[in-house]
Amino acid sequence: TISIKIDNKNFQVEKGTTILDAAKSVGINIPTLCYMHLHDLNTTHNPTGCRICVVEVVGRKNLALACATECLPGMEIKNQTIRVLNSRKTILELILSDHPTDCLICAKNGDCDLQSMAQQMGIREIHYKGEQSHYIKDTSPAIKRDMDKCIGCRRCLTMCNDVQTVGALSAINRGFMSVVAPAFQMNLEDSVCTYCGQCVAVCPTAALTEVDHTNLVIRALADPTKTVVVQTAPAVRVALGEEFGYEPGTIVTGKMTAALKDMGFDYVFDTDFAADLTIMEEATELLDRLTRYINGDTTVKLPLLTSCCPACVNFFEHQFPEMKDIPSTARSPQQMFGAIAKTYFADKLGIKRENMVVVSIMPCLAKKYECSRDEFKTNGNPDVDYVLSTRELSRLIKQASIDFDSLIPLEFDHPMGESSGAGVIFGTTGGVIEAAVRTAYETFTKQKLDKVDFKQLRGMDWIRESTIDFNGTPIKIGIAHGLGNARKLLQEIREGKSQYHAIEIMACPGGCIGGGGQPLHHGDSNILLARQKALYAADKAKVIRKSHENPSIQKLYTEFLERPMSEKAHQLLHTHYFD
Ligand code: HC0
Ligand code: SF4
Repeated sequence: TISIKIDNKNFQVEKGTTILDAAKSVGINIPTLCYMHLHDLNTTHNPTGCRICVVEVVGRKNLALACATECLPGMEIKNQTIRVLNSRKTILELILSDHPTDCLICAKNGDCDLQSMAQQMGIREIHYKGEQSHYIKDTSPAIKRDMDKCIGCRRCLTMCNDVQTVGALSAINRGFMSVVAPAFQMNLEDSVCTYCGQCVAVCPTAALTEVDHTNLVIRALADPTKTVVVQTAPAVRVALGEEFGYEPGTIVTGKMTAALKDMGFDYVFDTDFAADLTIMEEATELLDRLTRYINGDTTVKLPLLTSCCPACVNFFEHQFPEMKDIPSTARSPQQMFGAIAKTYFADKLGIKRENMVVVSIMPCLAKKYECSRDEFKTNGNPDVDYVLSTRELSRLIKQASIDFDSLIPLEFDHPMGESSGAGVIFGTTGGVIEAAVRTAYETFTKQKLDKVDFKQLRGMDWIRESTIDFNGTPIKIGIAHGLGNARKLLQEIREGKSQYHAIEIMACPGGCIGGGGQPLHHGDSNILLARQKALYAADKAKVIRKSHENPSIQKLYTEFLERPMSEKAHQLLHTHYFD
């Protein structure tokens, strides 16, 4: 370590660190709009672009950029002089001179880094006149681009190109007109974007936001002719609380259910129910492929790839089209839920599908796109109508003036609110495959599992593999999360270097707990770990921990679907993929 002084206080900091990192390590915040360190991804984004982080270094004439200046032994740094504060204000005014001032009606109002910095620095006037850019607003089914609000921090480029390796975005133009866009300035919808939403999660302004379904949901709730059914994804319950001041990893399932009931949803159900259903279909498909393989059928495709992550499906369709026979044909739990709600459950209620509105609460932005796909519609009526992200749900609860803290927890409604622990762990990396193994093992070996915890499949390592003994038959499993890691795993399979029987890939780091629609975690791995731990705790607390033992699922098969992979199951619960 070396000794430095910041604002007349002595500190010991790591040798070789920048002033910005050194200050952070001793609890001093130097403002910046572009720098980002994502601890969980071991990624630092430091384009030295916004120039807000200027500081004085005693003995130097010019101000220094804290993010680009290395600490030297004995260095004296001034972070709070009038010269520093005035320079930062001028730089911020220059950035604002090219930024719209419609904060009152902006999607990021109250949640915008630029707005809070302007507030913190007391900006009341903008003394410079920039060239206002007027880009067309680009709306895809999941993500909205408003490039007039781009401040050129390029955080989204790091996420899309380096972390996710999708390459949907690049920087174009210079000066005031500099923005980030898909190649040839095409719309996001026509690009290779997967809608993973990781760019949205790091955008400091409203240049990239989710497509907001909140008002559509409010309209449906106000319509007396509609029965509004809501499903909540596994990962939402362990993150929503953060928006209301709870510690990361606090399980707020009951309060969330109560809030949804208070807002007028007619039935509050659980995506975990549909996750159990997905396992019934996916495990059956896996065993079918395995048995044929063991019996020498050379046409069978292995590994089976779990198919519930819609951003992964997009990634796959764009980047690995020749491997489109490996994903399971099983639809995602979100879509299975919608298909069953608008048939089986609508029949039980005696209503037409057109009079039922299905809303999903998801940690994910790609789910907004998934529900809009034509395969998941009947005569133009979608199985899932609207998707709210965890962040949108929190905003809706606040809009409804609900005091989250004082809510008395409620249970989900029946029958589509009942789930096993296997359904709960879907929300973390490794959870879907563990849930599948619990069911596939018992079906394949015809023996009861004494221990349902497959710890070898858990953790946060980016790419993991493990062999599970199915009573003498070794089953090799691969797991990857984050699309960059998924690419590595898929490439190994494509090149014949890895022989797996089943693989799970999730687009977002951590799986759904790190989804692009979750409360922002700013790359803090402790937050993701706390959410993950909470899901395993919720699984442990369940009486039933295997999907095939969920009585509501068993009843659904006897009353309606007959058996996994039946004709009806095929029609409602399976899908196909495109080149
Ligand atoms: Fe997930 Fe899902 S687990 S993708 O991460 O499979 O979004 O939470 O709802 O559909 O169940 C997201 C989370 C889901 C689905 C489930 C799966
Ligand atoms: Fe890239 Fe994902 Fe953003 Fe699309 S949503 S531009 S794939 S980071």
